[in-house]
Amino acid sequence: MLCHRYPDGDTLGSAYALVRALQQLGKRAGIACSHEPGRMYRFLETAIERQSFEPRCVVAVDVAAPSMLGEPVRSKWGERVDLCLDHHASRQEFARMTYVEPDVGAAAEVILRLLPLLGVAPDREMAACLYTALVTDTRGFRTASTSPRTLRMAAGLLETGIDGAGICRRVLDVKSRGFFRLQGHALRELRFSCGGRCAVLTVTRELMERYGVRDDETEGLPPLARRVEGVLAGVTLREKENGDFRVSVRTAPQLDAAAICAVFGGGGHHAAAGCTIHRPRGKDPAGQAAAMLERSVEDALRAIGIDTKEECE
Ligand SMILES: [Mn+2]
Repeated sequence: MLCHRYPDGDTLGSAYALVRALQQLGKRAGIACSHEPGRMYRFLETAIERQSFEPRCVVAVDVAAPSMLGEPVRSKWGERVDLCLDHHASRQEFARMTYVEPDVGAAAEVILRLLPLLGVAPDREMAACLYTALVTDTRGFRTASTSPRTLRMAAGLLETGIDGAGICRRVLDVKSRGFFRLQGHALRELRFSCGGRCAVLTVTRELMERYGVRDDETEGLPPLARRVEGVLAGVTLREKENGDFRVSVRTAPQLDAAAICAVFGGGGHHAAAGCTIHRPRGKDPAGQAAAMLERSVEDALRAIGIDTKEECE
């Protein structure tokens, strides 16, 4: 089971649940991911047994394009994916077979539809994995992708007796002290443009080192900028070790985040998408990357007839 790079709760929870289901059916199964799961997701590992084997079938979960596998997983498995289980609307076909439910709350919803077909009813461990996936991808059932079915599925998972509140605290709320300091710093320097409709939050390597924050801890940042009153596009820039910037875009319903990211070769969902800005040049690489995104957001706003010169209400 292949997870995407910088694994989040959805790709991990979905993959762990499916591996557990397969192991219960007497199959050998395991997980491959280019990055170590964040500390808050380590508890998922107890759901499965570590087995060593040469896989005959390769499945990617919550992966919209081979590049999302990251290295080394893309080089090793990217060209021999048999099945892709996903929920990204904007995606690149790369597997022999693909099953996608576009823009449903989480890839876990696809897994939850698949389990009965395998003859497996989710036990508590599987339910904890899938609940983690649902609450992380829907930010606690708050996204537009949260449907009545998402909530019904969540209800079914809670009925197995899992600690829903505990999972939410662990995967959504708790962060290190350093993270809160870093967030405070980044928020103070939040950059506004397009008449207040675009906000860019930047986290440089220097900032992460100063506050002792690891990459996996910054997963909760992308929704922040979009929460500011009047903001239609919230952009988060996170500098990688090699000087590239990981870009996350969150948009209001009238703007397509995937289209804004497609300009830079990325993609994702209508309301949430990502891309990479490769080592921007100049004295201020972060400022350069921010300006590039601001231009793309400005174009998107103009395309829907918004005058970006005028301050928003
Ligand atoms: Mn997902």
